[in-house]
Amino acid sequence: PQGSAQRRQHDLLYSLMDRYLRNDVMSVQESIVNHVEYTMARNRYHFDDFEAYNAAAFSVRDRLIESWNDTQQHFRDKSPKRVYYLSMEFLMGRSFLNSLYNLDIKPQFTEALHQLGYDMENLVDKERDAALGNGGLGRLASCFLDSMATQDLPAWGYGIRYQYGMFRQTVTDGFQHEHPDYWLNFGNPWEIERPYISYPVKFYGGIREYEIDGVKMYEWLANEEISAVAYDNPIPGWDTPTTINLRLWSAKPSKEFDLESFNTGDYVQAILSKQRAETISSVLYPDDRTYQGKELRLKQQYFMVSATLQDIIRRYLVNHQTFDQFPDQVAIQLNDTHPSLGIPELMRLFLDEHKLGWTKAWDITSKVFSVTNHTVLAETLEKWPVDLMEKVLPRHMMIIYDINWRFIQELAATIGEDYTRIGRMSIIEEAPDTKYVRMAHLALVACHTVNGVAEIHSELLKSRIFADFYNIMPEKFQNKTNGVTQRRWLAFSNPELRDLISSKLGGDAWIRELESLHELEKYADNAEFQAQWRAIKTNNKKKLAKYIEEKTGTVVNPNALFDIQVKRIHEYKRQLLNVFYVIHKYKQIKAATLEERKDFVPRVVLIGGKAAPGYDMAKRIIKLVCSVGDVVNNDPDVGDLLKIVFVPDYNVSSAETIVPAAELSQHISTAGTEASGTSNMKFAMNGCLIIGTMDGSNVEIAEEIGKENMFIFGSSAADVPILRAERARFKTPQEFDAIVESIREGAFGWADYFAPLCDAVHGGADYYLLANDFEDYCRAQSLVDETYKDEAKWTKMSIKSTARSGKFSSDRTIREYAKDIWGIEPCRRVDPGNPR
Ligand code: IMP
Ligand code: B1N
Repeated sequence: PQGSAQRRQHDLLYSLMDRYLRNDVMSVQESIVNHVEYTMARNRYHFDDFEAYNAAAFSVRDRLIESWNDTQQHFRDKSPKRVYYLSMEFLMGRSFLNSLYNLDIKPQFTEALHQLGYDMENLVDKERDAALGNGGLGRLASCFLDSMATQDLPAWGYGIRYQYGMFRQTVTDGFQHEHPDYWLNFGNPWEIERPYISYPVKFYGGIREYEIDGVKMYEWLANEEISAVAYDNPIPGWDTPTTINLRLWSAKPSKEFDLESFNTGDYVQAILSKQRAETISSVLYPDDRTYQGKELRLKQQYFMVSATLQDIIRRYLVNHQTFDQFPDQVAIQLNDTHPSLGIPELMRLFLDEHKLGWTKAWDITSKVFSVTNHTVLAETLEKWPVDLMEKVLPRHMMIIYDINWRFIQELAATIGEDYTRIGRMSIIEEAPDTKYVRMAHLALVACHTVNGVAEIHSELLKSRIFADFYNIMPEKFQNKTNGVTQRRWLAFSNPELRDLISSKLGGDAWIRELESLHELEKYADNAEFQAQWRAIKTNNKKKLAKYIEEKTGTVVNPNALFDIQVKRIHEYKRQLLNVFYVIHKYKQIKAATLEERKDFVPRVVLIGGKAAPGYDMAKRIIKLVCSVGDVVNNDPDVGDLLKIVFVPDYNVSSAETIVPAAELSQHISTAGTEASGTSNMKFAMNGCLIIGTMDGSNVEIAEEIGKENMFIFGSSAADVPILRAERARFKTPQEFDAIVESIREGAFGWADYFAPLCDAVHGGADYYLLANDFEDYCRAQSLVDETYKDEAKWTKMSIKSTARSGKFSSDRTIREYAKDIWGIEPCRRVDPGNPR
């Protein structure tokens, strides 16, 4: 029994520990002003917008940390099975507004700042995007974190804290320029540095063989060592006390100083060579399809998985003595094959460090990993030269050979000695000059599950690129159709639409259960509701028009149809087809009489996206968009009837302005080339109609929304291989030829520069079948105009798009992963301070 003094002491301490930061306006103001003075050491009476943003961000961070600490403690207490989402990319965008909304403290912060003399809208724009990703794959990882947190899943994200994220794009005279994105320049309040959480990561060197009780053992004697230091990024869920963690690794010189070089006298040189370690996490590779086999990229991949697996094993061993429970405690999802070196690394840690035998190590490893594939083209699958792998990761190369040897034995036992088939399936590709490690095959052999990202894609994996594997291990194949978070992409970026929806659905529960948007359908024909719906779109269009003018100087008419194609520039995504239609339309306007011109539906065509710095054709496409704009936008015959604008530096935060304002969006890849696509889902949620091909997730969007509420055109994925084989004999449409000719002849200047674009789609080339789909595309586009003239009809289709987009919430996707692949369940904490 405790003495009463002791008990008082205990009660006092406990009540201190149990006290949360308060969120009334006064407390928030106090906290902001304190951060101005004590965190940033600025004058508490005079600070500018950026400083106000920063102080407010620090104040939000304090609140995130409370929730994050409690969540992590709760997970430690309950010790549920956890999922680890490993990705080389997380395209997070901004965090300020998202955190304010998710912590449900936006009104207080807005008011606190307002009373101090600052406008929330201005401050929001002071935040730099965290752009640690290329596009869809990286943004998907970020949407997944949001959905995992919101659904209280015991989940962690792991990745790299690149110092330079995706480059900033400027366009001068139509040419793309890349600028380094030094996003950490002014500090990052959304991360917590953990200098004491660090792990050694090694490279190069050789292998020592030795024996214990007659059993052969191996030890990797590496000759380069660096440290991976943890930076934690709290990820709050919506309407829940759960805040999960995204742990990003940064490379630092290792603590193990190489005494030799220090003692030989070249002290300065020794320090400098240590500093080189930091280059590993310095820059994100800005290509989203081509593998250049660069040594640094291989080192980045290994750096990330090595630090991550050491962290996972440390956490596991806190309350386990053996590895027997490992598969019941750990699920690891590989976001494409980029982190697939995790497989031989886990094997190495089990075999060499923890002395498990091969059978046991393999048994555990193969129960832990699952992989997502994001590509359709076999040529884009990752493969690393064996020579390079042997040099950088000699022990891993040995283990990969061992995995392959055992796999091939088993294969031969099942299918017999069919060496062509075995050769096709082998993890090692025996090319004439070099050998390669096929990372996808390694993943297929070791993972318990592989999934595609849309139904059509998952079917193509089974029938085309992984058909051999599907034959032998069909049970491993699954589909998990992508999704996006409706928090960021609808509720927060389109607040007026959110309020309208909430007013009809009796509250905001739909922000957690997106399928309930279905209830909106009963208002699709309601004239009053339609008018409200249109007014919101018009407001959003005005904001976008202002944004376009600021960024490009081009003035666009907010009453025109806003037609948008924003995504990475790729030949397969066919931005060129879009431009061809603009040229076609331009010619029509020019040929029309003044009277006939009154019949045209005014359009603003917006194109945006980055070209990989080495992707020559993509850069030429950007130039063509700009050159067509120079002609069309300045032609007095055209006026407001048609504008084509290239918006520079498309990224997550500009998407948050663009998506809510779109009326038509283009997703027009050649069928069978886009694994999924996810921006189509964001546009549909925001009541934007889609013009698109039956490719990727468009197919499922059409199933949900109905083809009659979209503008579908083009060849099917089944026909594409046939059409492609016959394209040399295809009679290209006359109008298509005329457009290509006009570009060749310099109607938009730069004839020589555009010649390769023309060659690529003409004269029997045309790999992406622009000519084949051109006429049907024009038909669909005319239907767009006809429909747009009927305001009520268009609005009805728009409302239906939103109402039927519930399936495309990443909450649904994550629920499926959790149930069908990871075997994990929600682990929600009851928040004593705020029992929501
Ligand atoms: P974990 O899941 O056990 O790593 O717990 C999450 C939190 O515990 C971390 O983010 C840290 O605050 C703390 N933590 C994690 N790893 C370490 C460590 O290696 N040393 C000390 N604290 C740690
Ligand atoms: O992943 C997205 C899909 O919606 C897109 O259709 C798909 O193109 C995209 C190498 C990639 N596939 N492959 C990549 C990214 C970075 C890199 O270094 C490949 N990105 C996709 C989400 O499923």
